[in-house]
Amino acid sequence: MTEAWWQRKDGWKDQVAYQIYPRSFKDSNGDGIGDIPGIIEKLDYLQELGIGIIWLSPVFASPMDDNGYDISDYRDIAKEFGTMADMDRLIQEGKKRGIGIMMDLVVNHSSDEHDWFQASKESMDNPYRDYYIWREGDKDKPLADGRPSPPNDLTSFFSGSAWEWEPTTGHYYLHLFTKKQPDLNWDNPSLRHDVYDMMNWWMDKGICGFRMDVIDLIGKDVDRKITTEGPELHPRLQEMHGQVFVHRQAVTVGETWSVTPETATLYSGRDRKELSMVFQFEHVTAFHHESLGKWKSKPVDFGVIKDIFEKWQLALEDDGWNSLFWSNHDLPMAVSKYGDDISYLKESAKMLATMIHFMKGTPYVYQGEEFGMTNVRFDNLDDYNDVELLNAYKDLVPKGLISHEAMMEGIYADGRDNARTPMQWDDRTHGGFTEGSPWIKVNPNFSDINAARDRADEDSIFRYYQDLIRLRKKWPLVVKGRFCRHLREQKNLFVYTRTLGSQVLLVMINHTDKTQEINPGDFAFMGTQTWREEEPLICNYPHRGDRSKKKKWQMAPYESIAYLVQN
Ligand code: ISL
Ligand code: CA
Repeated sequence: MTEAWWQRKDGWKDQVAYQIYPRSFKDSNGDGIGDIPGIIEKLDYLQELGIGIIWLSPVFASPMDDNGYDISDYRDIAKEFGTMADMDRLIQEGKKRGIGIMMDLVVNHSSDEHDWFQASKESMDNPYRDYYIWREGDKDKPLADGRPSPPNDLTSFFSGSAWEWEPTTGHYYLHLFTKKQPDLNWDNPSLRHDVYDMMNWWMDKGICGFRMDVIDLIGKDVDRKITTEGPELHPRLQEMHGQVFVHRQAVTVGETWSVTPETATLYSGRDRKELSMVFQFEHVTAFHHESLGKWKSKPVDFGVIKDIFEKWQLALEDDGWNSLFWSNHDLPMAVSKYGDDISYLKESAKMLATMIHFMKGTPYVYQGEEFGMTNVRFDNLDDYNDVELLNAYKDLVPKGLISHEAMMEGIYADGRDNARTPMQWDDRTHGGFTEGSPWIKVNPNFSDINAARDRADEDSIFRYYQDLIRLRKKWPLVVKGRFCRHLREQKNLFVYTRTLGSQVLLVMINHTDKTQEINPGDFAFMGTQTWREEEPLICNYPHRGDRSKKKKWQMAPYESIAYLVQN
């Protein structure tokens, strides 16, 4: 077989990634749960889209307290997702189509059902004791029942204390997520060694790399209450690189909620020997409420988003690498959060794609985004499944910190299940996701919004994504060009260029639902450079060749257009 792109140095740089949340992608056997054979069925679809990387959310053995982000065996596949033979087949079938599988590495914590934890909690002198983070409670401040209180006031990202009392040895263990997700002790060299071993084992199977879950937490110093970007973080990432990646080609991306433009190059700088790139979330957290976070988000403001994008583009201009995304399995669907999923579904979905796909970095498409899947509104809390959302509700609403109604609005806007309703493949029952009954309800809009229906249209969103991906492969300036933002004073437009040698890519985006005007003078930044007005590289409205930079222009609602300027 010919060499895969991930066997070449920096082969990942012109690839586009696609995230699959396996539980919700395609069910092959009617049990209502998406699975690996289901993914294999859809590989041709993904190849047609043009993507080169599948970021596969966890498929490992797991009691599924957090849908697989709680792993009980890193070298086994969850029964509901299939077998290791299925996984090997996915890797091979992917490779045939030029698609590499990027596994989700969840090693800040494991499941409490992992053998390591089962042994660890057994006794103080068990060899696995130090695989987790145990502390004696505070005896000076006993709780009502006489137990010591937790060692400190660290809280879990999923509500409540981050410490759980374990009766066998009478100590507390740390869990920054649910109590079924005990944090692994990265201070322990044996744990680190076992993790690297497991990573090598997966790399040897032929995967292209890893997406690393909350990796900015592995350098933590709990006693000083430092969790993100702790003192040991970068030494550990370098150690991991040395133990796993140094003699291989791989693509790695860290999930780093705490990264800043200043620290991004520490992870992804070319000489750092850490990661290929990081996910930064500033365009997400910018709209979080001071105390209630995503449950009471502020309205999206593109003025803010554009400044953030520009800042990150410039910060990683010469070194480091950006990831470009709107959605993932923890976030709302792009078109609902940032576009208009009622009146301009197609136009705004394409606008959002244009905005990020032409910037410098690696674009990530979240499943369903490529045909405009939207957020969901279930009336009943029981129809939701996500542990974060349910815990937050139980924590905040009874305390009166937020009303039931406001919390439901928060869930509708930003709850994680928005991204986890099943893929809407066609207009059959359950959107063609399953022949059985799905583990979570399908979005009732599936007969209008589904892959088959979108693709039947000549101006489908799918085709537009295909074009964006094709253009990235065709024109090296999409990968390498220097980014520059223009027309900042036009608060309803996002205009930028990418420049490589004598080529310039001009990207013009109207991110509003109103027509915007561009005057000839606005193009002063292009100097004498001119372009063939009749031939935009791509546009989300029918042919717009009736324009010239010498005349006044109208940019239609959510219109996005790009030109290639060659001198
Ligand atoms: O979505 C979030 C922020 O609003 C957090 O809930 C999320 O937990 C955080 O982004 C970390 O995410 C990762 O680790 C979690 C897992 O639940 C998420 O699905 C995963 O992406 C714990 O493994
Ligand atoms: Ca299944």
